[in-house]
Amino acid sequence: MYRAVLLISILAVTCMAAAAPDDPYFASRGTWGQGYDDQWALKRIGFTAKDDATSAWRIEDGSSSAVIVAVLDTGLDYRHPDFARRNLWRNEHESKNGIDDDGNGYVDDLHGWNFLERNDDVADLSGHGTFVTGIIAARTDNGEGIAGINRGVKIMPLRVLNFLGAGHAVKVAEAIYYAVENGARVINMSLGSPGDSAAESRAMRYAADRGVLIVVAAGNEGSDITGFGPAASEHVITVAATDESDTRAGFSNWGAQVDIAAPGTDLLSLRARRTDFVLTTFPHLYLPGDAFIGDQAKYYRASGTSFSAPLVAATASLIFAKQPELTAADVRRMLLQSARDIGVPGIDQFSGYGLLDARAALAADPKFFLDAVITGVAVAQEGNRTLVAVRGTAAADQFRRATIELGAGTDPTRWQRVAEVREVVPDGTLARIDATLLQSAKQWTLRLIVEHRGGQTREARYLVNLG
Ligand SMILES: [Ca+2]
Ligand SMILES: [Ca+2]
Ligand SMILES: [Ca+2]
Ligand SMILES: [Ca+2]
Repeated sequence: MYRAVLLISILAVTCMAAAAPDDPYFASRGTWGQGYDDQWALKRIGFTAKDDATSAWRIEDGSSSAVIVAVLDTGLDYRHPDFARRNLWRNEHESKNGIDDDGNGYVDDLHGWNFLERNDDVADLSGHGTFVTGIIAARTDNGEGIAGINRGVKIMPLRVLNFLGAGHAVKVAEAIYYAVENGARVINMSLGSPGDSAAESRAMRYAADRGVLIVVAAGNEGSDITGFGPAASEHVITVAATDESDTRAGFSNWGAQVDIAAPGTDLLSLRARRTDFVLTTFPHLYLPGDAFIGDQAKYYRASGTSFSAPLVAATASLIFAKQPELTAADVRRMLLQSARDIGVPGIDQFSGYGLLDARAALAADPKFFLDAVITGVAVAQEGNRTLVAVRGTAAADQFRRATIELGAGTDPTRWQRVAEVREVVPDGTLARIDATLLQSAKQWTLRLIVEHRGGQTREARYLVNLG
């Protein structure tokens, strides 16, 4: 009896020790007085403890194959005690000898490149890049600090931003070419500014053509990103920020180009030595040292779409680790199509397809897609009839049909079916409806429901204001 009890207690201890990840901040909550887990953001998108049957890590934790993720940012403090050197990309064809051994145009680019000073020093004088990198690649299951998302990742730090987090589009473009030429499959760009750059656009198109997935932060100005480069580029995944209640973070930029949302408030990650970057991102919230966490302030907490983007980039890298044969377009589709709809039903300008769901993304069918978008309405005359043309997209890899419904007001409870769409409409006129249907009210909501042959549906809404 006694022996049996002893055996059970040993087993219990073993089970507890096996709870993974064992990084203390992964298990803790309220460390800085907040009412949620310290690493709530990872858990919210599906990276829960590995003994949880629904954890995204049960599908892939990155150890299947080493995927290279280029982080275009302020650099990396790769000597951080919670970052493993094995997760730092190493240029196998280069050695430290003052010679460009591999002839790629960069001398001694062993572990990335500093595009500002044109040397191999990627030290992070801001802390922003180290924080972004920690979300993707902090050392996991080492009994120290935080858990990162991808255990097998190789981070290629490309320094394109100075200690204030400022940079130039030309350097960003050059770094994109570098990342593509040197084997990156995912590029994280937690940067951007109003205005478009031709050089940057060309580089992003080049990356897309070469199958490299670029993930970009929408930005923190609380404004519409139309015309912003690179967030408004069609060749990237643009990420907006949500908060602990899965609603849009007030600072997050928005617009038709937003593809997906991910947690972006009060994240915990690595702090580069001698840095305190909230001063440069949210100066009005800055209190010296207020964001430092833990013994010797090795960790840091911060908000911004900059930290939503690496959650998406890291998840993308896990998909590539699991299925290296997939294209960037496949992975983009898997991430977006599997996102959990939040806010206004359907694709919306604040969260795109919705909130990142890493487990669903990792399990998604690469070819599955289901799109419903209403882009606008136009009045057309046909003989003596007045018609309202509804424009948009109704598409799927296995399209069943789509319907258009009409309801009075901004949030209708009753809907009337006014049209059926029998064929895929990639971007054009979905239907023409009789204008007399709209006579009895000043405000109407149009609802498009697209049906997949597999049974799934996706809807889109559009508000019509009649003067
Ligand atoms: Ca070289
Ligand atoms: Ca060399
Ligand atoms: Ca750790
Ligand atoms: Ca939505």
